[in-house]
Amino acid sequence: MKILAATHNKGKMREYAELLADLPVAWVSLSDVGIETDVEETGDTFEENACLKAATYACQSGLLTLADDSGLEVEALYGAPGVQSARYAGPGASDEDRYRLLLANLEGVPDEKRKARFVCVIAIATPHGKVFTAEGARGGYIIHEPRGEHGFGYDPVFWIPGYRATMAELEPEVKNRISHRALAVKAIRPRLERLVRYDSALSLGAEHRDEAEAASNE
Ligand code: ITT
Repeated sequence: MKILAATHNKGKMREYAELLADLPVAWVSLSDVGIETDVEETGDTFEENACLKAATYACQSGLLTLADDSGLEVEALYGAPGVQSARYAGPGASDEDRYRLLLANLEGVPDEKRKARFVCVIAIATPHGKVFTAEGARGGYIIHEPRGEHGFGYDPVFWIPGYRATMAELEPEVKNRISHRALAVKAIRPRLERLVRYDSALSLGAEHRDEAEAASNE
């Protein structure tokens, strides 16, 4: 069975390949199925945008599709950059441009007021229009200077007190146990496993349709 991991973000793609490596499926990327276009993220919430991406790419590819909308919410900035995390520093900006802008916007804000959380909403869409979602979040603080080489995005400025490290200082196996994305995967995994069972039952032939329906609706 093929599942489309629908993201243009290489960091996310790498993490999903690791987080879901044990599932008996072939993961394909947007470029594998010849999709070069971006879905316009017009929603006001992570959930709306995740559903928009998953449903559009499932319809375009005809494959079961996983997408996420994720980002960083900073308390002192009233939740910004939030759903704008990827577009925070405008078009063409790099990860470093975005976290540098964040640090500039937090200049003078004392340590105890630099609370933040990473949020990830995963949406899984079937080509027939069903969409399932799950959310994960990880709290922390924004430090003053970047630290660490792992991960991507805002990881170098996101401090996790329990680990006394930034997300970018954690080894990938550790990030993949505790991150917002890891928690969202954990929450959606039972549904994903049922959808895989549904597809396997269907591929055995029409006489297995009842078994397949039962698996998908469990
Ligand atoms: P797709 O829409 O193609 O998946 P994107 O990068 O545009 O790629 P989003 O719209 O979900 O994805 O934006 C998420 C942004 O939030 C991303 O570009 C990062 O800057 C940040 N982000 C999300 N998850 C992160 C993580 O685990 N570590 C650091 N930054 C993260």
